[in-house]
Amino acid sequence: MSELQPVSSAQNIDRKWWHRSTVYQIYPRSFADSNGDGIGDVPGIIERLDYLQTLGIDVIWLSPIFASPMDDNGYDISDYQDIAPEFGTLADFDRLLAEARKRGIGIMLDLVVNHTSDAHPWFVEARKSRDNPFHDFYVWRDPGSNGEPPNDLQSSFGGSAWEFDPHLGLYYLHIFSRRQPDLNWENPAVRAEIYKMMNWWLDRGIAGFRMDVIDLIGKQVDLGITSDGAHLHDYLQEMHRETFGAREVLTVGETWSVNPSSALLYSGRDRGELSMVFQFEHVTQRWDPVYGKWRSKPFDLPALKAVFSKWQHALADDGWNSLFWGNHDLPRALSRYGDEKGYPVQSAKTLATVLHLMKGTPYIYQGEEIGMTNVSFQSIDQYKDIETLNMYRLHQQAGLSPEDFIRGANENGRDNARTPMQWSADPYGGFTTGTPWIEANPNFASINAAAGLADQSSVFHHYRKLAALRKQHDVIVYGRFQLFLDQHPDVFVYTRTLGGQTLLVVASFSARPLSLELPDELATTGRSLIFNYEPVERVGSTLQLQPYESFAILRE
Ligand code: ISL
Ligand code: CA
Repeated sequence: MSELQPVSSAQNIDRKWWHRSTVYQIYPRSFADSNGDGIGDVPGIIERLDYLQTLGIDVIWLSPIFASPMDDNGYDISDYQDIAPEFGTLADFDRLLAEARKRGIGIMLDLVVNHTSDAHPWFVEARKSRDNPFHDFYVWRDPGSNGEPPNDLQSSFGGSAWEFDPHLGLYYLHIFSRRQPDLNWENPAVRAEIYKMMNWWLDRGIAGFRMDVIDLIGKQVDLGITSDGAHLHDYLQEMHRETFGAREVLTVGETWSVNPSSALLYSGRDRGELSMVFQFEHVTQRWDPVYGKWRSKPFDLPALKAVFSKWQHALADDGWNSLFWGNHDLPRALSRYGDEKGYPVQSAKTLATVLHLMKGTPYIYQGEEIGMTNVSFQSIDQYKDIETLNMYRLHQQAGLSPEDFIRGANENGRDNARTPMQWSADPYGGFTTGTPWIEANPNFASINAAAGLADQSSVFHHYRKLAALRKQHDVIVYGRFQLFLDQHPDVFVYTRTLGGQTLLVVASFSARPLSLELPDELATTGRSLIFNYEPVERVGSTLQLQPYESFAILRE
């Protein structure tokens, strides 16, 4: 985490350390296995901290490492204050914190408090009897008159969101798997327990929290409302007051339902809620209205630019954007938005450039920085993700062929992001000396971190430069965003301006060379900050761009 330096041209900006930071997400199960059991672990992460320091990131967002039956790979927590044995121990975690801090890196934990595991002692108690003190920690409802679920709320993993408990004769709510019962946030005792737990981690010295599906905690089930419930923002303000409010930490909410005006409620500077939220509009704009991500729409650059531009303007003066292409739930950025076959290196760099030079805090998902790609699994047995496996069963019942389902899953399924991190050309990409819990992508022989580190012109070094530039140039952090050529089908062009500085970003998303007519006002000379072909230092009104060429030049 870097020190903040006052800059005369932007003195009135309310600066936060995380404005200048680059965050790196680790999915621990798939990152680095230190003991050969095929599962990534905390000691494995510690061994790779030097790599992350070289990359130049400031914060690690660690997907859940807590005690868990692993029904949803740790997003089903049975003890918030202990580490899953396959990931390590609390002592390992404290060592991770200390070793990361030595390298200037903070650790942000994944706060999964919309639900727990059904193995959490609260739920074990809650289902013992209706008058158990923990019963009201969860959301219970009577069956309908014919024994059916209370309403037709659906689980995000398929099927009803209600599970019948025969012992109590009641249904409980689970918006995710039946092993992830939803907590009852209307109960003040639940909130108090969660705040206590959060403070326990904050006192240990963590850098913040990523908050899992936090837009759901205000749910009003009897009205069929899950996201954006009436008390959502009251709960977040209370959480802020009771936990991290007085500390300089990074908090980011996962909010699939957010829109530009609610983003200001979450992240407005005087709201006392979160630092920023993840919005997913660039992701969902390619989902089918009926079949969602299992049937996706083709890439549409003008539509993508419109979404980014809208969010850049919405949070230009208040609130803060988070910038990401991928995470552990999403397909690989290069496969989704770039050209993994024709121009893997050039297009991966272009994706990085256009994302990291917008206003907001950029997030790198593990492996993105070396150009990792989607899987090409052939059989359903190769998948491990509960969502994919559940959806396969449901789609089979609905008559979809296995081949069609697998095509959709290879394009958009969550396991694309969960294959082992590719460290080297060694077996399984050097992820493990044993057998990995999920198959490695066979392209590890050429796409791996060792190769990236060794080659100064690699995708890895491009990401490293972007993280470094963010530290050097206020215009990248705070400059005003302006999109140009919004309807152009193949190029993404924008400027950032701050004080007397203008940063011009030009990126081709075409696999063919193209000639580009730029508006006269963009004709400029300047210092080339980053590029993926030869540096450009002068821009006239006509530009020749190579396939997936991109650059940024700074005029001072
Ligand atoms: O991935 C999804 C859509 O592509 C959703 O199915 C996903 O569950 C949703 O994004 C919420 O995600 C978060 O909460 C889930 C967990 O499975 C995800 O890994 C997590 O990121 C439940 O805790
Ligand atoms: Ca291990």
